[in-house]
Amino acid sequence: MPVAPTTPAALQRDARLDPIRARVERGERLSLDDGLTLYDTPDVWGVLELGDLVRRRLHADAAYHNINRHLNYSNVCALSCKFCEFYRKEGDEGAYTRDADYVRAQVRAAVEAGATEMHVVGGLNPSLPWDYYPDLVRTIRDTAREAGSDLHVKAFTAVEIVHLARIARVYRQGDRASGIRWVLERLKDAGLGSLPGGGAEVFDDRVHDEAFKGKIRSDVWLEVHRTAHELGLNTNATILYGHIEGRHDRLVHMDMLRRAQDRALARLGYEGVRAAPGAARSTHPGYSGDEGADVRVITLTRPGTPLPEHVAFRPGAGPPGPKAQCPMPSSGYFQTIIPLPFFPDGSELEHLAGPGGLENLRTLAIARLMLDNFPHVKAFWIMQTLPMAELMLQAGADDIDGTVVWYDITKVGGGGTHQEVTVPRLVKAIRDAGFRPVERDTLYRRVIRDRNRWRVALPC
Ligand code: V47
Repeated sequence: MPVAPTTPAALQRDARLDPIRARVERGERLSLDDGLTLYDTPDVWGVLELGDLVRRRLHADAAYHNINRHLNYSNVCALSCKFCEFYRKEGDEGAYTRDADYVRAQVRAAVEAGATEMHVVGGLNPSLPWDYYPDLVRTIRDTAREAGSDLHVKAFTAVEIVHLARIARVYRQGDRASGIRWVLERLKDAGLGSLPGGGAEVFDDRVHDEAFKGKIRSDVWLEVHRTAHELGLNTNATILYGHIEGRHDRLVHMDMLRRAQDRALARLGYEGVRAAPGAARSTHPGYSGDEGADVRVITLTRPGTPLPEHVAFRPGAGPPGPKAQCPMPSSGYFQTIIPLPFFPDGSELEHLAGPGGLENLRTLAIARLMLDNFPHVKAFWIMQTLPMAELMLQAGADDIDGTVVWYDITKVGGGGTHQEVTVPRLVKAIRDAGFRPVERDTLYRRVIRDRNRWRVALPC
């Protein structure tokens, strides 16, 4: 539980933050015990300040946004996750599955508005055949090209990828990896550009079995993302918090993600340092992330370390070098962590309160601090509101996502599915928070725009 302040916030200085600050300044990895201190301290503003220190080191005064569209191809889902208000069963009122004509109309509208990205996710619809999915990706890419533009397709959470492997009959318990690879290769051939971060929820088996049983567990979620990285696809990650999990569960989730990113960045040539014994140490029983002396820790927060999108990598060559290849292709790592606060409305867990504003800011800052090898932290304004996103930009976030337009997963405050914000409002929110707005594409390359015509600036 949060510790209630007994003096004004500015006077809540906590000496326990001093050694953590020193480690953050040196760009060293924080332990799980550090994470627990960051959650436990009454000096919440001190925690936010540390989050801001890291985001400024990585991105200076830049804050990113994009012009995007969300497309939910079907809300019919075989699962019934307790936190979810999105899913319907076949035949339910409001159940839908989009056909190619609907998709084409959405793509034309997106191109007309100058969008650079289509974010595509849906339920695990038991009636759709495998072919529907590569066809969907191809339809989006082809229609955008016919309309004279390019549209990055960021599509399908890890849970959907496993569902596709099952319906394509390539998923075998003894050899999950080859089925996952089979699906991703075909989707990539159809034009898939990256994977969104959804479906991770919280990597804890107890929470999994209680709140989203039937969904894939953490090992499979991570396997899908690893395979995507190996195929050169970038991906994102989420953490859904503030329901039945505890703060320690969140920290374990973050630790598992940063370890997966260590491996992805090592494949790209980052060297890192040997893990200090007990790097994942926690006074809380039940988790030891230690994997032996050979593990290398790769942080991007060490002063002078280049961001993955700002360097080009010679295939197979050692450390990141300058301007080896430009433009850099999407090359297989986690780009962004998106902390998602649980919204109870309309879900089976409606009796829960959901996290408060300070808890949201604190969790965001802690995600920035713990996930030292994730280049970006996103404040997803739809779930947080734009005013809250401004605060999040000052607490560690460097990205507020995009114009969105239609979003069906959560309808915050009883609102509908039309959830749109204009570019001038995104830009104003970023400026009001004291940052410099930068329009990016999905791979965090700067977008140069003339109304709805755009191209990307090379990052090198
Ligand atoms: O996976 C579902 C979450 C996620 C609720 O990759 C809920 O750029 C809160 O992943 N309260 C989907 N959260 C959203 C998502 C996402 C969003 C924006 C950008 C990106 C990206 C990814 O929404 C689901 C689930 O974890 N969710 N129900 C709820 N009641």
